[in-house]
Amino acid sequence: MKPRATLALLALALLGPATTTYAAEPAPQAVTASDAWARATPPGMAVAAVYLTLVGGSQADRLVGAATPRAAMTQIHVVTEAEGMARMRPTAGVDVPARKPVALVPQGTHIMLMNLPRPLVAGERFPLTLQFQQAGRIDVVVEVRAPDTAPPPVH
Ligand SMILES: [Cu+2]
Repeated sequence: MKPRATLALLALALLGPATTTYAAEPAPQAVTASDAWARATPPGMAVAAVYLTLVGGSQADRLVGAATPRAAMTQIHVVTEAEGMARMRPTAGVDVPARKPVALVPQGTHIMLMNLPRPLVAGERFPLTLQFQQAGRIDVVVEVRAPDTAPPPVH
């Protein structure tokens, strides 16, 4: 439990249920990022995609980049369909509306890791720093999962 929540509960316990003076203007909340994961990569494959869930804070924000020591280069990619083919292309950013979730999922928007010096191994965890227009840098840990039956990303 977060210290602030604990304090709030303590305050409620001390003041009792009759109090109405507790409610205060909530502090501005930044965007959050969670559940970051990537598929393990086969040997020789130098790209991987990271998926995660963003939830907007009290104001709209925009994911504008990412960096990790695990890859030489990253891009934010969107998937578009043309002539029946799904294709990825770089995008400048991903809008995160206030208090709304934005899921980066397979076959959708993702963070592309490029020039991997070595494959991602299932069970591995590595840090990823997300760059937001308003919130600045937010660090997440990416969990590498076993590859499933879905095809690898096509470039
Ligand atoms: Cu991609």
